[in-house]
Amino acid sequence: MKRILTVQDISCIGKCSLTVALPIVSAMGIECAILPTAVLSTHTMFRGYTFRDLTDDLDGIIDHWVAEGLDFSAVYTGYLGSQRQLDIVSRLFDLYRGGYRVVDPVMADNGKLYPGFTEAFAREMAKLCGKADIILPNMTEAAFMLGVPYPGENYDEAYVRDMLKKLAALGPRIAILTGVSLEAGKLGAMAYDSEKDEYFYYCREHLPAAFHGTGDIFASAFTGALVRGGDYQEALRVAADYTVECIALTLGNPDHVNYGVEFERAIPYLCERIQK
Ligand code: PXL
Repeated sequence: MKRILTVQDISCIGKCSLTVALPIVSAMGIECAILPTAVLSTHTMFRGYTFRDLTDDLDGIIDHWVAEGLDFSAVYTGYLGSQRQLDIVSRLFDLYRGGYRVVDPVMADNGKLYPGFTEAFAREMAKLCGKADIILPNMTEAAFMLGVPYPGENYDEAYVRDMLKKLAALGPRIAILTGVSLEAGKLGAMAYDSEKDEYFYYCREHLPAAFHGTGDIFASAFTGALVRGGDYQEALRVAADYTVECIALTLGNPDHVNYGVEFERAIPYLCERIQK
């Protein structure tokens, strides 16, 4: 069985980071190993959350895996909170060169950094992206990493292509910008493969809602589909289709919670989708 290692926090309640990566990767028939970077009572959009930093434990955990000779088909990182954690992931990428290295540089959305993140951290995250094979920033994260103004909704396809080339110049083979809308009512992701000098765009209907954790759901399904043997284009389509299904099912339930999507009810859809 293939094994993905994902490095991110545990938000005990929040439907994000490890509480979505574990069930999604597992549902795709892949073992999901975890390196939990911190434990929070909730994600940081709640008020008054508790936070336990696990950075001091991480090197020892990795050393044990190295001693055991364990390997991974992909190392996929999400929310990381400090320079030390970036350095530890950088070490992991050096240790595990055989699989995909996927970085979702989780730190911002809608033009703003999440609580606790700084522009200096974004520049450091950009360096980690340079060591990845594939990166998955949204527009805001890309703007912070490149040190350019957030364009809001004022961009066109030429702007997105230019941004993707600049992201690829950081070092990853493939850069994928999420949350890209090139026509009214549609939302999708555009990828640039720097080896083939090839762009790829996939979009779906733009549902009238924004939920927390959907980026983590997208990245988990993307990495799962990639490791299952799909190319990055098919992985992107699977991830977008599953994310749309999650949001649609959530909007269909008037009693849904406001802090995340009902990705659980869309797992049967995901299992069927990856058989196609
Ligand atoms: O969904 C990304 C994410 C992951 N982990 C924590 C977060 C967030 C987004 O805010 O707060 C702790």
